[in-house]
Amino acid sequence: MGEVRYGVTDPISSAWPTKEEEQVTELLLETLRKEGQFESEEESRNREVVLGKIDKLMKEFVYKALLKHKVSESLARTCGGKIFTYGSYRLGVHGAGADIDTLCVAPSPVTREDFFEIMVDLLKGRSETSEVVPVPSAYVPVITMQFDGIDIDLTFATLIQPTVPEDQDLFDVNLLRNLDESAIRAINGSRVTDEILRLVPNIPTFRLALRCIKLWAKRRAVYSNSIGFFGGVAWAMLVARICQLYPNACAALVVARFFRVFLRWKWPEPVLLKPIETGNLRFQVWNPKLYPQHAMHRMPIITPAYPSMCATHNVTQSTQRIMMSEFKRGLEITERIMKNEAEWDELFAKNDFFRRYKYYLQVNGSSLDEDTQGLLHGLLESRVRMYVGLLEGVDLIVIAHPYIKGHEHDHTCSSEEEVRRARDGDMLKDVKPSTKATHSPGAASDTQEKPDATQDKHVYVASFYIGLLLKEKTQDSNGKRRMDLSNATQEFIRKVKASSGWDEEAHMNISIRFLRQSQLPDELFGGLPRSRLRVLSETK
Ligand code: 3AT
Ligand code: MN
Ligand code: MN
Repeated sequence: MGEVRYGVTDPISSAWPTKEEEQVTELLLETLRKEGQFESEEESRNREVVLGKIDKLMKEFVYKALLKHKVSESLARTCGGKIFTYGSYRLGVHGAGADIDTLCVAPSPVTREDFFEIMVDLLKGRSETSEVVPVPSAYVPVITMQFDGIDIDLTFATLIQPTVPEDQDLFDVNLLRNLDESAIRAINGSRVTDEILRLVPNIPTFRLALRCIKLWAKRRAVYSNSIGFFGGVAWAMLVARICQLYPNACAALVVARFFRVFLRWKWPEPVLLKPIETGNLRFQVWNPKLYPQHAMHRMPIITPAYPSMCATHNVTQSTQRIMMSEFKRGLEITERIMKNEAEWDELFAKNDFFRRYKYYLQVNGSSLDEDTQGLLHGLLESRVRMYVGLLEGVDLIVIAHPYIKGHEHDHTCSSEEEVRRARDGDMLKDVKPSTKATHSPGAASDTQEKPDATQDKHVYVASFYIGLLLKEKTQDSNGKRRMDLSNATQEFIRKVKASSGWDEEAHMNISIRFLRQSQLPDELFGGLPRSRLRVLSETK
């Protein structure tokens, strides 16, 4: 067999695994099983059944849409329509309960409007579906739903051709010609995942190593593209690159080398799985020499399908430092694991974000109804990294560390004062939750003669946290430590309120609190009493 070179350089080592390395890989597999990272065979079969049904619905939709466009019935029957999957399911690394990311491809002249009309109706008409939600205005327009209990994301693209046959693939760059941006983004979700799989030498090894890295990244709170860390596609490309550099290694060694290679990586040198295609279409391709904003990417990881883009443009100075220190920890632990001096569990230990810092910022986004809150949560999640960027410019701050998830709350308030406090991130511990029908006696205030349950107001609050690492013993001329966060904070609030998703009319509100570690709400510590935690954090 001839040597196949995967990637943009020769391998670092083509050694085959030793007995010991294979045993450590076996232990990794066991640990991931124990952690519930694999779905049952039944669930897996159910997914295939569901995909089969959606494929049929897709063909029915194409047929109906073509009739609407005055195509004859006999011809419309032959025009096909096909679904493709992408995301974790397509990569074969999804956990139990993960969604199936599905791309629906139709022939011309079927339009996206048809999709959001006719396909939505078809889906709603099925007894297996629930929560069918069309989101036509998303960056990648999508229908989200549950089908037989499985979360499904449906994206859509029309190809400029009269039929989409069963053997249609999406490799040919010319398919992208004359498509609009949304269609290209939708198709590229699938093209990128397929390319990644094509570019790794051993798919089962890649999958096991990627499952390990995904679990590690989630536990260490560095898994989130929108907050400024890496998302699923970026982690997949990093693991794929290691698989190329160690084409015959087993999964355990791939994981260990992952930490070594990316800890030593000369960022901002890009991580590539193949040479960047410049193509002869009009799309912008990642090129730091040509585009100044590309030259600012700190840890560029470049998607392999034309038009190549940077999947990690959100990384900031702080998130880079945090990820690098996690790589260091990962290297130290996996070196011991490979020598049988440590267990995989140690790699997957939960992060100590809420104990690590002395000071935190709590960003509270609140509103008065559930739908608005859903939008506000997403808006804040995509804006927190802007605050991080502004805080990085504050003199005393070394690291502004954003937590990857917002904490969502739903308070029932019986006075304006409570509404105000809830909106400011106060957990309202002293207020008992009241039911809708009867006013809870505990919440009845002495000063109000007749508390009126109908006046209860629901307040929804999403709290995002940023940990602050400050310079040690920095003093100004008066010998005092001073830190002024007000400019950064006001600028951030101004920018959030200027965002397109901000809706003052819908009573969106944003407020920010500066908290000492001891003032963080108990819920962040999974029920452990605060007093004990205080001791823990002080003895560190
Ligand atoms: P899960 O197993 O589902 O948690 P995943 O990697 O499948 O992991 P998602 O389902 O969230 O993650 O996303 C699948 C792909 O969809 C990844 C990316 O190509 C695309 N995608 C997701 N969110 C966005 C977004 N906000 N903008 C652009 N593309 C996105
Ligand atoms: Mn997914
Ligand atoms: Mn998804």
